[in-house]
Amino acid sequence: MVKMSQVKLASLLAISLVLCSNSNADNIRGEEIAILTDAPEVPPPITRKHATKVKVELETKEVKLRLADGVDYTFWTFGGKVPGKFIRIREGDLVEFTLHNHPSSKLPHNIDLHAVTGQGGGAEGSFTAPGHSSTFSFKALNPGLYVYHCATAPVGMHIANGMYGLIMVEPKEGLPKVDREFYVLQSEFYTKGKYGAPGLQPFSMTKAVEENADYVVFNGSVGSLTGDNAMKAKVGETIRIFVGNGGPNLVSSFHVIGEIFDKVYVEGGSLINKNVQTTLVPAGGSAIVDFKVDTASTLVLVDHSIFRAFNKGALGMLKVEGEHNTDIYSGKTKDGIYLPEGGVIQEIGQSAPKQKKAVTLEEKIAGGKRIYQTSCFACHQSDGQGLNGAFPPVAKSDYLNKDKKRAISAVIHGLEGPIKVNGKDYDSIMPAQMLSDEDAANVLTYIYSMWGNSKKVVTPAEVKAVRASGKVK
Ligand code: HEC
Ligand SMILES: [Cu+2]
Repeated sequence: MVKMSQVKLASLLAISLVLCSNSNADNIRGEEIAILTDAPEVPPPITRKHATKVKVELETKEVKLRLADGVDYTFWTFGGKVPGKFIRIREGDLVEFTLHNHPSSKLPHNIDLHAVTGQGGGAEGSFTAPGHSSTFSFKALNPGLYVYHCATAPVGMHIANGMYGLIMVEPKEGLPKVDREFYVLQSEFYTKGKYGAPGLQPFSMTKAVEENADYVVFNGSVGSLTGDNAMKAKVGETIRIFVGNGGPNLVSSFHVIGEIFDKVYVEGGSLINKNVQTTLVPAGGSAIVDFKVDTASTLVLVDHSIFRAFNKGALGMLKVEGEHNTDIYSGKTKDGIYLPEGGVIQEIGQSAPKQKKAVTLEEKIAGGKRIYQTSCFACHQSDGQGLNGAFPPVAKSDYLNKDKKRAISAVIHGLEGPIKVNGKDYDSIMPAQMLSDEDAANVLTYIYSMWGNSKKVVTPAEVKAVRASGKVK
């Protein structure tokens, strides 16, 4: 009997020795503290070739922050901001996770990481009362980009108030290198007042249950990625966006206007799709999109459920600076009046053929009206009244009436970023209008003459001067 079991023990030892040496890469070696970042920053790629013990410390905190201009919200956060901190680890790592709940919190919180295999994704092991800390650990078995969120009852309310973020478990071999990486997470907010209603807005449980979102945003607020907050890149660079959707309810049709995803890691997993226009990001799901930027432009990130982009805030920008590669995109080369009966298309910079030159102010205004009806009316509307939240009014517009040069610049160079018109905020894009100096002068003279505006007259020489001087804001 004794002999038998000794033999068994010896052979078991031998087997386990072999196993150990074979799976060396899976052995936990060393220890490190995870680098955590706020959106749109991403921690650096992992260059380690072995698994390690990673310590992650995250703090839940309830904070009042901006949701939109003039609108505040009491967010419940992982790390003080929405979305929560980005966590980056490697497949095979052993993660020691500590959740601190700030003493000022009114509620207990916990964390369910979709990267965790185990009870509640860590929810049970991390349930933490205000002013307490909890620690649990997990082994990162599967590579991929995962959402994490609070799962304390009522779960929907904790998520709706901003408790979500992303954790990237890099595959053992790592991800292909790119020039720039960004963190963008979509989510929606349900407020007592409707979109734009000012002041501190409380959460509306009724609207959340009805899935009737007032705000659909990237990175926690309207305008978090537009104007001065836009992400930046240079022509020729490769870009990666780690896209998440915190929900709590809506599915995102994630799209970048003016770009095609060269690669999509579908649903944040290992399957790679190529040449994709719009990728679906489920609530509580993700996608990784890679693309190269080939020409200078402002790329616009949207949820292609498009009213969310233009009316609820789901709009971001990536400014690509550098050369305009006209082989790839020419810009508008021709523009003219369309005359079905044998009309001619006019080149930019030329005046319309057959039309005799406008001399009197009345003729100039009449010419300007024709241009308004073809080039401006679609956005600024027939009576110049604009469209609430999307296109500012040019009727009785203080922005227009105050500064002629600025108005000329908007027309010929385009306008983007936050502006205030008659006390209301707009943060959108007006594309540059391809008009000759004379046509630009006439259309502005027309709108100045209409709808209670200041009756200023704009001359082609003034347009020419602004064309030469560049953007005026
Ligand atoms: C595709 C939609 C679109 C078209 C077409 C367009 N605009 Fe605009 N325009 C906008 C947007 C959007 C803004 C605000 C941009 C921002 O938020 O920074 C704007 C702003 C302006 C402003 C300054 C703000 C104000 O309301 O006074 C003027 C003036 C203006 N546009 C005039 C024109 C004229 C004239 C034309 C036609 C020649 C024109 N726009 C065509 C969308 C458009
Ligand atoms: Cu919570």
